[in-house]
Amino acid sequence: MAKKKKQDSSDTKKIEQLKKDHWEMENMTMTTNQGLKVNDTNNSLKAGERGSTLLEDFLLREKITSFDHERIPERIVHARGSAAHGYFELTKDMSKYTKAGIFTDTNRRTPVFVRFSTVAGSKGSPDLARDVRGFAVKLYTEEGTWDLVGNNMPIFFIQDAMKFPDLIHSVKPEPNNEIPQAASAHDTFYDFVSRTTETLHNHIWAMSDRAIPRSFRMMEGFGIHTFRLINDKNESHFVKFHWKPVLGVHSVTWEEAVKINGADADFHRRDLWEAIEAGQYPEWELGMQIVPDADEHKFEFDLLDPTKLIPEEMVPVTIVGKMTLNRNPENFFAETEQVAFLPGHIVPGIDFTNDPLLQGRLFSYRDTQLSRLGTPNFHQIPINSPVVPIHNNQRDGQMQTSIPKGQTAYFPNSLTGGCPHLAKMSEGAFHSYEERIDAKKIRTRSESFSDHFSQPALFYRSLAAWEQEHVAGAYTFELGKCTQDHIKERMLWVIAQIDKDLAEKVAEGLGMKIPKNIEKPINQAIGADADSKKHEPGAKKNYLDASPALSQANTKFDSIATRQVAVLLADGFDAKSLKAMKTMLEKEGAMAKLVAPHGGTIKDSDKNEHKVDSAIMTTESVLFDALYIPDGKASVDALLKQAKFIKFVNETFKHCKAIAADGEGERLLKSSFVKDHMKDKAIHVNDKPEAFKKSMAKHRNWERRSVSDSVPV
Ligand code: HDE
Repeated sequence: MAKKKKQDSSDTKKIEQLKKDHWEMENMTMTTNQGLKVNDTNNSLKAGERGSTLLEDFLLREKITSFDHERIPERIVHARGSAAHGYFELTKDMSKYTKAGIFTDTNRRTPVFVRFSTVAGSKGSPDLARDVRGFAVKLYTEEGTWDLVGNNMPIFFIQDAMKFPDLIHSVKPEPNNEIPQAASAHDTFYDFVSRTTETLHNHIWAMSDRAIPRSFRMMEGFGIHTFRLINDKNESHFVKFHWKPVLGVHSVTWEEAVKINGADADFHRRDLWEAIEAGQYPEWELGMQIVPDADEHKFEFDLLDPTKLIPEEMVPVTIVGKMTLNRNPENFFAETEQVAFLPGHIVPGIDFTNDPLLQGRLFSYRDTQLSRLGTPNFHQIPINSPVVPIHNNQRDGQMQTSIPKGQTAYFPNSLTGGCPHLAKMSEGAFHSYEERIDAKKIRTRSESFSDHFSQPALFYRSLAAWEQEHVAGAYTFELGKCTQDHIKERMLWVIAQIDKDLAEKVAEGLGMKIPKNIEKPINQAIGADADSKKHEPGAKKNYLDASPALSQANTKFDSIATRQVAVLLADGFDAKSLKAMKTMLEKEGAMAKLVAPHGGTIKDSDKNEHKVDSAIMTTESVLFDALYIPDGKASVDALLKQAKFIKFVNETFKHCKAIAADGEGERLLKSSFVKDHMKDKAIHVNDKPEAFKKSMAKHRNWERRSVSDSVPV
């Protein structure tokens, strides 16, 4: 690809376009939607001062009508989300595999809009639900918009789009009482999962720490399906897309998740917003796993089966570029709520495979947008419009916001000189990959999709001991919330097919036994009349002992950038010790947040005033990554007077986080549960800030987990 000067004209274009409708309020007079100047928006028009309101009041009617229609249907899944703008830059020319401009031009900066979401909860549900996270990326490329609509887990629950409504109906609140909100821990979900064993792989990921991320900025993203890359010789390679967070993959514990939901239901949303406002732009590397077409059948699983991943140890991930999110939306509704992702938004050089889930999605998303946004013209909403001009003969429909010109709206025509004319391949036209198909029309599923147990088992085997314990805890919690014994028993049998020890741990927690025989789950490959034996889930295989890339124990632990440290202090704290700690944290890009007995300001030992970030009554330890207590007798005396400071220390310890204290600060530790664990390697008393930094960078000291359960909070 010829080098051209680095530019980001499409980025500027997109911003300009988004601002086109931006309402500048400064120094402006209030008007109606017709531009009429308004001098009272507080009182309706009445028949006398104490009289009834008049129907004539067009100002009232306009204001109220607009309000009455403020909501559009929330997304049926992924309703709860938040988003940010940014850009993608290619670092490795991939023209050997694809002709897509975004993957061949290393001088381009492609604008993106990324929406992260949970799946099951409603729009107002809390951020820390145990759930899969959506990771939807809209790339405004110079060849048209490409949507990579993925999740934070590399596989999906089901293999065929036909099962999607069943899956979602089972996990959503139960239809009779609409309980529970944003939670999979209930009978209908496990009734479905235990009878649909193709769900098990995604399900065990959902039981792992991946389902309770510390931050959107610390999640991986996956395109899930196998796609195709097409080069300029029309050659095809299979590809899987991976987003790898620069900050590594980190999670919170389930107990923290539950508490965070109460303390700050917007925890992830706020975290993303604040990081961008602070200039700490979230970044992900984009990776590709590429498989030559000739190797399609070389694996022990089917590349078209979306419940299977390709272990990175079998096909490495090639890093090709980086995405940076550097701008928050200006208006949540206009951008985050109205953004419409469609897996069918594709560009030349990328194409679909016959993954039956992907094929179904190609229908579903356009259909959803029609009902949510109400018109086929949803691409005219600024956040959805491409950065390249649109020319076609689709003219009318609700909310046509431009004024199409000319006499013709059909093709072919002579009246407008045949325009818009068709694009040639040499002009960058999209051309579907000419895959050879010679098949019967048949309603079934390939036998090659029938292995339901091998990859969940591989995932579990690949986890560190503490991660496995979290999985066992999650299954026990979730099944413990189910009320029907026959569903729990069936699930125990199913888990035993993945791993006997895991099932035994869960059974113990439930006070139940793993049943020896159950009516076998059937592979969903067949209809009611077919021979069910033929399609029972296949036998478990072991083609790889472990895939270290699947464990969060092998993620990055080299930075404390963007981590939040609670500093517990009161009037009279030692100015020097806070300064030394703050200097280290700021240098590393972490943030010290002052938590004091009251809001407003506090005075240090030199009588200088400091702004308090949170009064102790308004915050909780679960909202922070680590804890520091500076020196200062008066300060520590004041902290000891409020039991919540002790609770704060205990909880930080319980959740295996790093703790540092200087001088008198040690007294607070010694008044807490920590007193018997002062030798713990992530407890730093009068230590160098550098040592504290190292413990923080490890995210948690999981060795401490053996005593965690005895902490009285
Ligand atoms: Fe979606 N999905 N999905 N999904 N999905 C939607 O589209 C659907 C699937 C994903 O932030 C809906 O605009 C079907 C896989 C994300 O706006 C809906 C099937 C993956 C988002 C829909 C799937 C996803 C959605 C609801 C099975 C990971 C949120 C609102 C064939 C690769 C995008 C909307 C955003 C949203 C249907 C399976 C990811 C109903 C039928 C697999 C990240 O159309």
